[in-house]
Order: sequence, then C-alpha cells, then structure tokens
Amino acid sequence: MTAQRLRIAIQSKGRLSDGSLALLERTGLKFRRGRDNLLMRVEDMPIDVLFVRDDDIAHFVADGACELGFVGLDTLSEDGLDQPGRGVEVVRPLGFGHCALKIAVPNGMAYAGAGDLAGARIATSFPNLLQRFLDANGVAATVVEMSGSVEVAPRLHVAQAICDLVSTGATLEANGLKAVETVFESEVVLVRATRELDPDVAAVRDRFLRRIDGVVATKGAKYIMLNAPKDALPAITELLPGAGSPTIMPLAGRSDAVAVHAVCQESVFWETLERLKAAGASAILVLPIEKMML
Ligand code: PRT
Ligand code: ZN
Repeated sequence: MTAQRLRIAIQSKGRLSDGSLALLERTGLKFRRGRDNLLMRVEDMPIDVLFVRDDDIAHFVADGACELGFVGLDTLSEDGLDQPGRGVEVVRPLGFGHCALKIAVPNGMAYAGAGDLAGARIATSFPNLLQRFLDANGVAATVVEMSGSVEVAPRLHVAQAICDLVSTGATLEANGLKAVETVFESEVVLVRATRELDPDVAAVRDRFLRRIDGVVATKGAKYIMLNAPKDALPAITELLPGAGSPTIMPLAGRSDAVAVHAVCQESVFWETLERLKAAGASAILVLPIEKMML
C-alpha cells in the first residue's frame, strides 16, 4: 500500500497563483520539476500540490479531495464555506491577495448612503455577499448576477450600480465609476479540512502548518541590534516596532551602556532609526530574518 500523501489545493492560473507558489517555495519544500498543469509532487515530504480553479479549492477541502487549500476569503464566504459545520476552517490569513468587494456607481450619480440603492439593479459575481450587505442595511435592490466584466454593466444599462472586487481602483476609474460602499474585505487564507485525518497525514499537515507559520511570521520582520545607554533603555525599547521583550546584553568594558537585540514584527522605517538615534541609540543594525520557528 502506498503511503498516504497530504494534498494542498492552490489556484492553477490567476491572481492568486504566483503568490501561492512563492509562499510554498519559501517553506523550503523541494518540488519535483517538470510539473504538469494539475499536480506537483514534493520530494522530501509526502505532499502533493493540486492546481485547480479558485472556486473549487474550498469545496475540494470540504469534500475530502484534499486537506489544505489557499483561497480568497471572498470566494470562501460567497460559497458559505466560512460557516461552521461545512467541513472547512480558516487556519490563518496568508498576507497576500488583498482586495475589497465594493459597490460602485457612475461618477455623476449623487450618493448619500446605502438607502440610495433602493430599487436599483446591482450587477455582481458575488450575489450572496451583496445580498447579505443589502439585508444588513435594510435595502431592497435587485441583484443581477454576472460571471465577469461586471464593470461594463452600467454602460450596457444592465444595472445602475455594480459590486465588484477592487484592488488599485484603476478598473473603476477607467469605467467612470466611483466606489461608495465596502461590502467585504478579503485576502488569501489557508483553509483546512475539519474531518479527522489519518494520523500520518495529520502529522505531515502539522509540520507543514508550522513551516507556513514561520514563513508568514518572518514576512516584513527584522532583527535589530543596537547599543544603548542604560538610562535611555526604557525610551529605546518603547520605540522598537512590534518587538516582544528584547535581549539586553552587557558591552565589554562599558558599565554605562548595553547591547539590545530584538525581533521586530513590523516594518522598520528610516524614521524609526532616526528616533532611536535621537533617544541615544548607536551602532544600529537592521537585519533581514530568513527563517523563524515560534
Ligand atoms: O480561473 P479561476 O476561477 O481560478 O480564476 P478567477 O477568474 O475566478 O479569479 P481571479 O484570478 O481573477 O481572482 C481570484 C481572487 O483574487 C479573487 O477571488 C480575490 O480574492 C483576489 N483578487 C485580488 C482579485 C483582485 N485582487 C482584483 N483586483 N480578484 C479580481 N480582481 C479584479 C476585479 O474583479 C476587477 O475586474 O480586478 C479588477 C479590479 O482591479 P483594480 O486593480 O483595477 O482595482
Ligand atoms: Zn474563479
């Protein structure tokens, strides 16, 4: 009997595929080259990566075709798979694929609030999320479902408003539309099957999840080293962005100053360094972090 393998579904072709692959590569797994369009095998762990359409990812996880998936929270919620008892649960956000589902109307249209949408036709590929927003705001409008090119609906007089994903806003602008309401904020999340797994597969899953935690946690994290006068230590520690308790070490031949080392979870800007310097810090070094296991 062949050993069972952990299966992870990611988007095959689209906005999420590059980010998903890049994240997998950063976990240090060795992928077998010559990947076809459907499957990629990991050489050093019993893991297969399945390339599928984003709409199928969460369903595959729920139905038993795979154990983990990288999927947009928008798609997961639109399909109702974010609800308890559907066989899927969100493990963690993955920090890419950010966008927002927004309602937009033609630039020339006056808009004072959600009430102005009463009686309107609103075109969208996310009918459930839109309907949930309309219900929550007590607005009776007609949801017109479109599978793509939603932004052209007002010009075609198919609808007066649209509800679509926005990232830069360039598409809305190019189509003479303005965003007026945010219906849902999304990013890519890691989902797992809630069913009980074979213990060996569960062990591989847990090992993989720890690696993903390490990769996502190190994104943007920096290691700061500096020297500080002892009496400036409280002020300097306060300035370190997103650091837990820093390590304080003696400096050879100095009784008035110490070395401070800290992992900063947030971005470290030049302004931060300038403030640290002004507070008395010297010899400030900021280093990238390659791997982290918490
Ligand atoms: O073939 P498959 O079914 O796998 O792909 P798809 O066509 O369904 O999805 P795809 O690849 O277009 O999008 C997948 C996911 O990417 C979405 O579910 C979101 O979670 C995420 N995402 C992030 C986006 C955007 N940003 C985005 N900007 N998805 C779509 N858009 C579109 C939007 O619909 C609009 O047409 O980009 C346009 C707006 O972009 P801006 O930059 O002009 O604002
Ligand atoms: Zn899709």
